[in-house]
Amino acid sequence: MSSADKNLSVFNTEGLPDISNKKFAIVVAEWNNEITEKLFEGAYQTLVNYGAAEANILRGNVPGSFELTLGAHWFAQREDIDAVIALGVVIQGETKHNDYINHAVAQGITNISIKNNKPVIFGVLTPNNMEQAIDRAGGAFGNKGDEAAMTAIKMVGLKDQIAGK
Ligand code: RBF
Repeated sequence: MSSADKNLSVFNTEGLPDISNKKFAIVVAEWNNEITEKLFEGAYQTLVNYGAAEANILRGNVPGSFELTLGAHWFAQREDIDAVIALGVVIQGETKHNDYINHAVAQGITNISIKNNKPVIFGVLTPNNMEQAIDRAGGAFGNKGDEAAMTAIKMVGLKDQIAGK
């Protein structure tokens, strides 16, 4: 299924792990904050809906998506945090800057995920325009924040499964 027609809030929830004792951090870019707040609400609510305790969900803001990597790294370094979700919106076409930001954040998040040996989820929308962003932040195509949270839950479960826990 291409991302053009995928509903980001519809997922397979078979065999999800117990996350009642897992701790999550959500890093939110303030750039395009009318959209990133919706992504945050989706991610937060999805974690709670699938069993996370509200007290086990931390939040940190960064100015723009470029800073997501370092913000996420600081959370990922904490031993008590099981997974980090990075949320941002970089609108293509407004500036060439988007290519540099998207590439840097995707690469950065991959690196810190490996370095800290825990899931750090790329919840960054890269739409062509604001309408496409709205559609994926609780609109026609669901919410990227929901999808990012579900990805975090599944990766936390996989880590425990592989560790034999
Ligand atoms: N940050 C975003 O999260 N989304 C954007 O669409 C975005 N566009 C930017 C465009 C330009 C020309 C610049 C200079 C920055 C942009 N940023 C954006 C902010 C960037 O992630 C970072 O916060 C700043 O570059 C730090 O000064």
